[in-house]
Amino acid sequence: MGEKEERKGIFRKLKSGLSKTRTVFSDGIESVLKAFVRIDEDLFDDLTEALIMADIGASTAMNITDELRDRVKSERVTDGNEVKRLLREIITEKLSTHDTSLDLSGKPAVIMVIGVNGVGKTTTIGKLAANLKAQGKTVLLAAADTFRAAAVNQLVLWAERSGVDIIKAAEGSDPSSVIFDACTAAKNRGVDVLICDTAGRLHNKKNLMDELSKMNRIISRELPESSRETLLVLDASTGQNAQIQAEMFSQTADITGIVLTKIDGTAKGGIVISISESLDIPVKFLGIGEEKEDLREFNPEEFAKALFDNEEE
Ligand SMILES: Nc1nc2c(ncn2[C@@H]2O[C@H](COP(=O)(O)OP(=O)(O)OP(=O)(O)O)[C@@H](O)[C@H]2O)c(=O)[nH]1
Ligand SMILES: [Mg+2]
Repeated sequence: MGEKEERKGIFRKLKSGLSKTRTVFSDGIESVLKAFVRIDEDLFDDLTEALIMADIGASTAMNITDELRDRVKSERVTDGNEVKRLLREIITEKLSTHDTSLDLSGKPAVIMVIGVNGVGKTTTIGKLAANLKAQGKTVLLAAADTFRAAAVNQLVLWAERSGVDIIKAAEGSDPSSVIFDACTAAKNRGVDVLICDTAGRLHNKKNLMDELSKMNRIISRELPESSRETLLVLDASTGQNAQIQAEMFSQTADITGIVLTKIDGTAKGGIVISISESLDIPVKFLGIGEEKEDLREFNPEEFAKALFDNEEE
C-alpha cells in the first residue's frame, strides 16, 4: 500500500469513528443553513444552538459564532456554503493553536497516564506502546495501578500484545515502589520510553492526587534527564463530565496533553473542541476503538474534515 493510500485508509477509519458525532454536528449545522433566508442574528443564534447540541459547550460555541459573525461581515459573505466554509476554518484554527506532538526528547521519555476509573487508561497505554514500538522505540510499561489485581493482568496482556516489557508488583503493593523499580529498569536497560499506568480510583480524591505527586517526585529524582508527558485520559462519551474531570485534574497535575477515548460510538465528539479551547491543553490522541491500531495522533485539520465531510470518499 502506498503512503497516500494508507493515509486515505486511516482517514476513513477516523471518519467512520466520528460518524455519530458528524451526524449531530453536520446535520445540525446543515439544517440551520438550509433554512436560512438572510444572514442575521437569528442565524447566529441557531448556529450557536446547533454547536451546543453537538457538545461543544456554551462558551466555546459562543466564541466560535462571535468569530464567525466578524468574518462574515469582513468578508461580506452572503452564501450559506461560504458560512459553512468559514465555520470549518474557525474550528480548525481553534484546534490548531497547540502543539499536539508528544515530547519524547528525554532518555528515557516518561509518559504518565492518569484519569478516573474506566476511561481507557490501560487500553490507551497498550495502543501507545504498540504505536511507539512500530516507530522503532524500545518501550517499558510500569503497572503502577496496584489497586486491583485485574488492572495488572490487563496491562500484562497489553504488554504481550504490543511486544514490550513490563514492570509489575503484587496487588496492593505501593505504586511508588513500582515506579521506582521501573525507573531503575528503564535506566539499566536504556529504554527510550517508559509509560506508567496509574489507578483511577483510590480511597478519595486527595489520596489519588497525593499518590500522583509522589510518583512524579520519584521519577524526577531517579530519572533527572527524562522528559515528562502527563496524559489525562477522558472518555468522550461522558461529554460535559469529561470537561469537569479535566478541570479537576488540571488543578493538581501538570497535564501536558489529553487523550480522548471512545470517540467511536459516541455523538459527543464535539467535546474535543471545547476541552482544548477552555482548558488550554492540547488534545494529543483520539481513541477510536478497542484494538491495537485504534489510537490516532490528533490532527486538527483531519478532525475538522472528518467532522464536516458528509460525502463518501
Ligand atoms: N470503543 C472503545 N472502547 C474503548 C476505547 N478505549 C478504551 N475502551 C474500553 O473501555 C473499557 C475501559 O478501559 P480501560 O483501559 O480498562 O480503562 P482504565 O482507565 O484503565 O480503567 P481503570 O483501570 O479501571 O481505572 C475497556 O473495555 C476498553 O476496551 C476506545 O477508544 N473505544
Ligand atoms: Mg486501568
